[in-house]
Amino acid sequence: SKSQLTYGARAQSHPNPLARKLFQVAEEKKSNVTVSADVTTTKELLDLADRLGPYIAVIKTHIDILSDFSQATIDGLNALAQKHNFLIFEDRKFIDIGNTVQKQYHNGTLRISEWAHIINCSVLPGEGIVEALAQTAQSTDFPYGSERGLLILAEMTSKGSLATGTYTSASVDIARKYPSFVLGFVSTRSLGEVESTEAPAQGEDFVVFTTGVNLSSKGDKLGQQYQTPQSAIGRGADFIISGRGIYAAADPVEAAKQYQQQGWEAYLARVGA
Ligand code: 5IU
Repeated sequence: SKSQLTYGARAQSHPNPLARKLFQVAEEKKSNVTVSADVTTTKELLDLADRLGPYIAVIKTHIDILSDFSQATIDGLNALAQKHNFLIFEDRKFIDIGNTVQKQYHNGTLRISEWAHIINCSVLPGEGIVEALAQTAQSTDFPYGSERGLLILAEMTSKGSLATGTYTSASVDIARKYPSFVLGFVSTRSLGEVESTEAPAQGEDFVVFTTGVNLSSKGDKLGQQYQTPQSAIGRGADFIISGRGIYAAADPVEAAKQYQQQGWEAYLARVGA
């Protein structure tokens, strides 16, 4: 696996333009932190994005939980992404037939394809979901720049998750079939070594995003299970995702700096720098 290489080296050699951008941002900002900004108003979202922007590589949204979504939400978020040099990941978890996910991705009130650099999907419906999302991503020029990428939801952090075993290995099989669109996985560990029916391509470099990262809690009352930045990165996370650990902290800016520092130190230890 490529997890022993620096983000800078992976930025240079990665076949996917959005992955190159992602690794460049991480290297430039010395941050592998994705903040999961699960707040429910545009004001809170933009306020968090502006205050935490300097310390994060990616902002992860659940845009459908906002009570007041409008064009101002998208314009504001994109202006802040430019200002602070972070990417936007909409955690929509598409999971339907191809014809439906194309509409959910591109149309509706949310027009996710216009503004989200990164999206994710489950491969429960089969590989057609990836083909459908790839077609939409590649068929349009978007107002805020057109590089788009997909993370396959290969595992989940919640207790009793059924995203294991053959589901997880099918996620790897399908990722290998769509290298120009699939960046990698949302998973709890690197997956390049799991059994797969597809042979790895020369120079394969899946990007791993790991959720459920929290420094002060082991879990919540609804089944969430947490690990630390060190343990996530040790298992192969390239980007650590934290929500409440950061935005619900007494001082979210201080918390973001702390996750940034710990995430970066764990990364440096992994690459032997
Ligand atoms: N999320 C998970 N686990 C997963 C996946 C996504 O927690 O396996 I896929 C999302 C849910 C929430 C964020 O938006 O990541 C975690 O938030 P907290 O750090 O507040 O638990």
